[in-house]
Amino acid sequence: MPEERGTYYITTPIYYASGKLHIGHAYSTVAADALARFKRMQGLKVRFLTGTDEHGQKIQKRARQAGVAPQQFVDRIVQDILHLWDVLHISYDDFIRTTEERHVKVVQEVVSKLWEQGDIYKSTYTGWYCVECESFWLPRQLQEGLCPDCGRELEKVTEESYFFRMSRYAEPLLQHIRTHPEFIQPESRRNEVISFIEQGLEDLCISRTTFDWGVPIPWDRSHVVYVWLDALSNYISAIGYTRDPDLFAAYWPADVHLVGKEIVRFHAIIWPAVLMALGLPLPRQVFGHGWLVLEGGKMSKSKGNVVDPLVLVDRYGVDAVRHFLLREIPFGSDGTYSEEALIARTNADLANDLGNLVHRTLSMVERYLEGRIPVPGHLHRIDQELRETLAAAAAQVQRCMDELRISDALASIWEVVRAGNRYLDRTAPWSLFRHGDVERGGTVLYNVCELIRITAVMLTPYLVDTPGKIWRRLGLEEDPGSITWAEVGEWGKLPPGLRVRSGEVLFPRIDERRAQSDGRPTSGRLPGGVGE
Ligand code: ME8
Repeated sequence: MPEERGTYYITTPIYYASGKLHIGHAYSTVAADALARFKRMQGLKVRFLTGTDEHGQKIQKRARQAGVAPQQFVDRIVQDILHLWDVLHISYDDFIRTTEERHVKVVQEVVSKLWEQGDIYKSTYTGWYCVECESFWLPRQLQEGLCPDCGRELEKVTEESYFFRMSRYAEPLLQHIRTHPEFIQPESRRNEVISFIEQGLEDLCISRTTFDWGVPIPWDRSHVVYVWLDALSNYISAIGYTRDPDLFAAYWPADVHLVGKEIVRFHAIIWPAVLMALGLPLPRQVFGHGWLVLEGGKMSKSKGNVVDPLVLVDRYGVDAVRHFLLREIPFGSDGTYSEEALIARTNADLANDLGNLVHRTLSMVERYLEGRIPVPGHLHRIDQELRETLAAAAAQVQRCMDELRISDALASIWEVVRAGNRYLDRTAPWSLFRHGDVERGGTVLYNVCELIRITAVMLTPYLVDTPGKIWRRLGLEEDPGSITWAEVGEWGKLPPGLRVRSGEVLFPRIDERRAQSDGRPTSGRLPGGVGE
């Protein structure tokens, strides 16, 4: 497995280049980013892949509506997506576009290999197609004649098509799922997939002829490859399948494909069946996270109620948005997004707990110690307890991140922040200084400063601006992101004598009424996107 080789390969879904992305897409990508950053901190050689899914009937249709060629259409949307990932500080190592030659070639090689070995045959497809989900459905799967996934009207399709013999792989796949409990997570998703396969797997239609915006089937160019087979292949085309054996060997099989719950089926059935047919090992895990929903229900472009992450970052800052996304919703469950919840979370965690801890501590260092980090004296029991709380929390963070419980990992870091505030309340250094006990007062402040330094390091996978800001206020010049996870356990590295700067408050409290009065909606039809 890559992780045992010191590498870690993590992917997000490749998003449709069909319109602007919303907060739901940002949610998946920020979560993957936090995991990637955490694994890098642990010393693994991480490859974090994201990208765009640019072919298919839906995109061809949108491009036509916009009156531009499909390539021109997707090129424009990809620029917006890249900008969004910049704004959110997404640390991807590679960005794959399915219209790139390196990808198209691999898709053609994949289908050719399957064709040559008899895993693909030609027949006629008659059934239903959902253009929005780019999914084929059998009559028995429809819900009141509509798409069982998105509830939209379906197209009746009768086409000559190529089929992948997926039914061949049903048994080996079930066997793999049963013997590898970690393969599909969380558990509820795993059970859904098992019962789906148990109902019987049909062969999969893998080519279309009624439009041409796709990868041509090499031996029969009137067909284009089904967009999901095209898209799923990104996970291997991006690491040089058939082109760069060293790169491929270093990162395949992937450690985790992080996806939304609605596309687990594609990743946990179609993709592994194709990989089995190619003779490739299966990814270690497909993790299906929950949805971010609005109080009124599902976010959707057609309802015009999608939330624009760019407006939120502009209004509240990148770390408030990242923190909210990562902390508010247990990863794996659905969660409700509201701007009030974002404000409440920012005020409680960032302004009150963290911001206060940093501000009150550094203000005291300035007031009582001439702004210099003091030399600590010997430790009291209460100081030992503080260190133990920190060590226990760090161990818990690691456990949570190993299980992709990102929100719980942040909760553990906040245990430390709150422990720091409680420690200050109980030791009352202001009173020690007033009574002339400079040595004990200095030790207490040293301990809190050291706690803050380490907390900032622990926060680097999740928050991108704040840890560096905190370090600079402590007088440290390096980048806290360069510190390894092992060093989190090393207490006492904060050098005495540094000059601190309490500065402006880190996170001013947000006044809920003022926040929403600047007139710009955070939700609605996103400008620039093509409406449905
Ligand atoms: O499905 N809450 O692309 P897509 C949480 N191109 N996550 C959400 C979300 C929400 N409300 N809305 C979207 C596709 N997402 C295919 C993928 S992969 C080989 C091809 C996230 O643009 C979530 O990760 O529709 C979901 O799976 C993904 O965006 C769907 O993005």
